[in-house]
Amino acid sequence: MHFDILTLFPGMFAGPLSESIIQRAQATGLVSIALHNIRDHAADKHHVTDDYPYGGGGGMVMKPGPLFAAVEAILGPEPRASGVPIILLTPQGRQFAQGVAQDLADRERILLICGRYEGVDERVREYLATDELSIGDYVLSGGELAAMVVVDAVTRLLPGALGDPTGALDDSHATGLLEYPHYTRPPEFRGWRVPEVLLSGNHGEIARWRRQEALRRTLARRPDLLARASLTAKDREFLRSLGYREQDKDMEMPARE
Ligand code: 9D3
Repeated sequence: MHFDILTLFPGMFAGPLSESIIQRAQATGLVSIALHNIRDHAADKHHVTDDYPYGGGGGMVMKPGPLFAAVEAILGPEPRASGVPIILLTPQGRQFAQGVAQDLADRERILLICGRYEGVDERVREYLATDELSIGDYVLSGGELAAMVVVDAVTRLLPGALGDPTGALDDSHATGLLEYPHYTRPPEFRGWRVPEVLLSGNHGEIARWRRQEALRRTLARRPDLLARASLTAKDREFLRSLGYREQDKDMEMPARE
C-alpha cells in the first residue's frame, strides 16, 4: 500500500508514522508513505497557498492552484483517470468508519489531501477529489490528524501488518460488538480478582462468558450497534434476559455504564 499525503505541515507526521505498527509496516515494505508539502507546488515566489474568500467573511481559503499542481505532479496530468482515490479530509466528508477502512485496504495506492484554514476552494472538491472523509463530529485544526487516523486504520488491516494474524478479526468494530473485558496476571491485584471463569481452563465456558460480557457491554454503552450486529438466537435470549427489547435499538446512548 502506498500513501501520498499532501499537507502544509509535513512535520506533524514524523512521530506517529515512525512508531509501532506503521513503522514496522514501512520497514517490511508493506506500506510506503510519501509526504508532499503543498507549499512546494505554489507558483509564486513566496509560495502562497491561501487567499481571502470571494464574497468576504472571515478566515482564509486554500487556493486551488497549488493543490491541483501537487496532485498532477504525483498522479499525472489526469489524476482522476489514474484510478487512485483522491481523498480530501474535511469536516463535510462522509464519516470514516471501519467499513471505509476495509474498502481502502483493498486499494494499492491512496492520496490524502489535508485541508487547513477555513477550507479549500470548492473546485478542489468538485474537480480534483474523488472522495471526502471526516473522522467525526468535532473540530480539528486541519486534516493532518485525520489523515494519520486513516493511515493507521488502513495499515493495520493489511495482511501481515499485525504480529498476531487474529488481531484484526476479533476487533470490536469487525464483530459489530464492543469487546469483552480483558485481564492478565496477577489473578488478584489490590484485592480485585480476575473472574474465576477465566482461570478455569474451561474454554467453552470462557467463550460463552466473553460473548455475554461483549453483549452486556454493547447494550449498556452502544445499543445502536446491536441493531447491525449479527446475533444468534442465544445472543438474543441473553439480551432479553438483560431487559433488551428490539425497539430499544435506537435509544439514546447512556452517559456511562
Ligand atoms: C467555522 C466552520 N468550521 C467547520 C466546522 C470551519 C472549519 C473548521 C475546522 C474548517 C476546517 C477545519 C479543519 N478540520 C479539518 O480539516 C478536518 C476535520 C475536522 O475538523 N473534524 C473531523 N474530521 C476532519 S477531516 C478534516
